[in-house]
Amino acid sequence: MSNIKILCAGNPLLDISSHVEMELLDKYELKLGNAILAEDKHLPLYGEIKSGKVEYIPGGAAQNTSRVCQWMLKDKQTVCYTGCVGTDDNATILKTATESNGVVTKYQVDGSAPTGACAVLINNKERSMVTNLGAANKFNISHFQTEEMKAIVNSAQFFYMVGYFLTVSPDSAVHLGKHAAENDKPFLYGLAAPFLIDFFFDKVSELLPYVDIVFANESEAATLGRKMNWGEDLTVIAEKLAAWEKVNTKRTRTVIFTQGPDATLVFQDGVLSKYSPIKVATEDIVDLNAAGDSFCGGFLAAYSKGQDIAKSVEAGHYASWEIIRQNGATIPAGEPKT
Ligand code: 26A
Repeated sequence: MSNIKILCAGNPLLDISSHVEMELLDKYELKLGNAILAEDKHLPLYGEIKSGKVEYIPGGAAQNTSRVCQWMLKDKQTVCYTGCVGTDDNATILKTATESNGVVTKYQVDGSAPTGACAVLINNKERSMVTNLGAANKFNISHFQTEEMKAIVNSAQFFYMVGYFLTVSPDSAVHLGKHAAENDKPFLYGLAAPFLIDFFFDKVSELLPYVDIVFANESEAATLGRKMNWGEDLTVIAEKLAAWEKVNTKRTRTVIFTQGPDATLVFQDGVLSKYSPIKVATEDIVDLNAAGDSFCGGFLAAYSKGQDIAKSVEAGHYASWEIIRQNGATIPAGEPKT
């Protein structure tokens, strides 16, 4: 028997966070607001930033969401996070941090590669991320064939994943999507970085039919609109995405587009609603890294308690309001104020 209610899967990464000048981003042809996979030409970047002041912060988009979600929930050890780590110290750092928030970690472990790392390059509160997946890339579906993981999948009532995982183990993603659809359990999914939509669209479009609630920020939504020939208007893109192919016809698809400080758009059952985030004074913003992940964490926590979409969006706004006033995806000390 397992007490797990929410299962999140993704790439466990240690964020190497550094404040940098635009020249460094230009040198490596990196764009603010973007996230990419490291190519050979980016590898010297890691050494270059480590020679300056860096901070090591547990990251990985879905892991951030799982920690925020569990922080928002009174019942601890009900959120499980899985992904693949190595056997190094960084794996221990991730496990300790994630479990300190009450999350149950069930990592697959592969000692043949180092635990994944993400260079988070911050310039004026915006960031560019370059990920070296390392062991995260070794995740494979055999993990879900263990008795322990089968029990967790069966007991979970909600599933959460981010597009990033589709470059690693798309068959695991579809496996969970099928389980969710067959058992009428909600499957929540963050579209994530434009490169996935541009270059891994076959994987994205294979998973989307299983998705009940889609999250994206405005640039991810616009990338999808271009890819699908749905135009530029976010409202139209949301409407078309909501109506797109779906396996579990017992649930309609809800589409949620965040837009930084501007209103969050929600398209549900033919109706578009707008919800304003909590205002944050510029001087109170530490960095915007993980703003979207924490929105999803807050949303998932409220939604898993049976709250409606409006209340869940409100919880998402609260969570991102907390996290952008922290460094990276650092979980605030103390209980959430909701
Ligand atoms: C495969 N890629 C590129 C990634 C990521 C990622 N998480 C999973 N896979 N690239 C960046 N991140 C995480 O995004 C968080 C902020 O939203 C970073 O680790 C960071 O914590």
